[in-house]
Order: sequence, then structure tokens, then C-alpha cells
Amino acid sequence: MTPEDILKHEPIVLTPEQRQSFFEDGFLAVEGLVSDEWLECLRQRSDEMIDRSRQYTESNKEYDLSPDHTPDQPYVRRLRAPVDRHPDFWKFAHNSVFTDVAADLVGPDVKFHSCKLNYKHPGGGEVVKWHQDIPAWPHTNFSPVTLGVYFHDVGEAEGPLACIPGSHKGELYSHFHPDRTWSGSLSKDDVLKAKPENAVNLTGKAGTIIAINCRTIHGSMDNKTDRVRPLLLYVYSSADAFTWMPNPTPCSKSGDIVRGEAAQRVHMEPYAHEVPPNWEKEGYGSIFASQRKETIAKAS
Ligand SMILES: O=C(O)CCC(=O)C(=O)O
Repeated sequence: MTPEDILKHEPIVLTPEQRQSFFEDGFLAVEGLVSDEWLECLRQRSDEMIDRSRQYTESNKEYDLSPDHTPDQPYVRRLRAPVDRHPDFWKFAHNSVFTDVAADLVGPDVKFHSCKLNYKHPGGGEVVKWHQDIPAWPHTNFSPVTLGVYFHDVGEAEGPLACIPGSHKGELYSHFHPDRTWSGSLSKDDVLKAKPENAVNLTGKAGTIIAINCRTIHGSMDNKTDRVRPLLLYVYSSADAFTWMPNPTPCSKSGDIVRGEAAQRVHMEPYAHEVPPNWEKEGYGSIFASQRKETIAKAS
């Protein structure tokens, strides 16, 4: 669906101004929609998952672990596919205010693509370089949106997600190194072209929902506090968007319709872009691993 088609449907939880600004800027941050009960539940599930990671010494299909991870001092950079780790993470994806926000931004027929729970550690290496999401998981159109929820208050110091306004209407950039290995980020020259000086930090109180269009250039700085910053991220699209390369971070729910009906017609945007690696064959570690050129451990 196009933004014009989506806006023809009455919003469920977002205001008309919030939707308009999402389509204009390519991102949105909204406070106060996630209930305290949900927030507490997500925090608890996350704490349990961190505790479980103590049994592992290296990354596997559930966890992306930092090279500094030890059983005594867990250092999880990412919980992979959280909806497959606990039913509450899946319930939040398909039967919560998150699904309502997704429907307001992609239309009444909503498809689930993938999910992850990122942890940004104090003083750690989880700086996320400027990138767009769709080059890693191309779809037939530009409806995909990544929704995130902050578990705690996130100010400038926690390394909030930052977005370059309007970049979703501009170029699709290469995410390869000159040697044709996957970089997962824009080159230095392309970053300059994209005007990162205009970036907006998506700060907000615990429970703030952030939304990023799949073409929006975004990243995040280091965490200058002494607290870990968790960020749960789920990707949705209009049901009429179809992937045309293997999913780098698949889960058992990838492709499920979480609201409305499956599409009978595909919506194809005419666009040309570099073909990403075939993740099914080559494996995908995580954005942290790609951006640091770590050896890839197959995620699933
Ligand atoms: O966790 C973050 O700060 C950013 C994550 C992100 O952009 C991604 O995983 O694609």
C-alpha cells in the first residue's frame, strides 16, 4: 500500500498529525501508548532471557553475544527472534497496541516480518552506524516499518535511535564494502551526502514507541550512562509487500498476517537496487557483527 492508500483508513491509536508526520519525516516517536502492565511484562521477560544467556559462551541462534560475554557477566548484544523465545513477546507482536500502531502505519492488512531485542551496553561497542533497513531485507514495496519500544527512559545519553528526516524519500544507498562484503552501513562519502547533521534523536520515556520507515537512514551513538538500554524492535509491512530475498533474521512467525487478510495482489514499486547477500546460504550474524566485520555465525 502507498501512504495515500493507508491514510484513507481511519487511525486506531495514532492521531492524524502523528501519521502525517511519519509519512513526511520517515519516523515517529510516541509516548504513553504502552500500558504499565505490558512494560513490566516485557522487562521481566527480558531479564529472564539475560539470565538464561549465562549458560552460553558464544553466539548461537538465540543470542548475539559480545566477545566479552561470560557466565558471570552476561553481555548480550541481541536476543534473536524474541517471539520464538516466549509467548508474551509474540502476544505483544500480534495482539497489543503495537499491532494497532502497525496497522495505522501500514494499513489494515498487516504482515509480520522479523524481530529482535537489542541491548546497548554502557561504554560498549554497540554504536550503530548510519544505515537503511530495506537493503538487507528487500520487499516489493516501501511499506515496511520497524517499530521499537524503549523499556526505560531514553535521553540523549543512552544512545537513542537517531533518524535523518526525509531520507526515506531519497536515495537507496549501498551497504557493501568496496570488496563486496556486506558492511550493513553507508560509506563515509554517502553519510556526508545524507546530511547527518540534520538527524533527530528519538528520545522518550519508558514505553515510548518509535517507528522508522524501511528507507529512513538511522543509527545510534554510544551509551554514556551506566545502565543498559534495551530496545525491542519488530518489523511489519502491508500484507501486499513480499520479500524477494531470504530473510536475514527469520523466525517462526515471519510472513504471518497479524491483522486483517492476506493479500491477493502484490504491490510492486518499480525500483532498482543492489541485491543483498543470500543470507540463507551465507549466514547473517547481526548488524553489530556486520558493521564490525566479525566472523559470521549463522543466526538460524
Ligand atoms: O539498537 C539500536 O540502537 C539501533 C538498532 C538498529 O538500527 C538495527 O538493529 O537495525
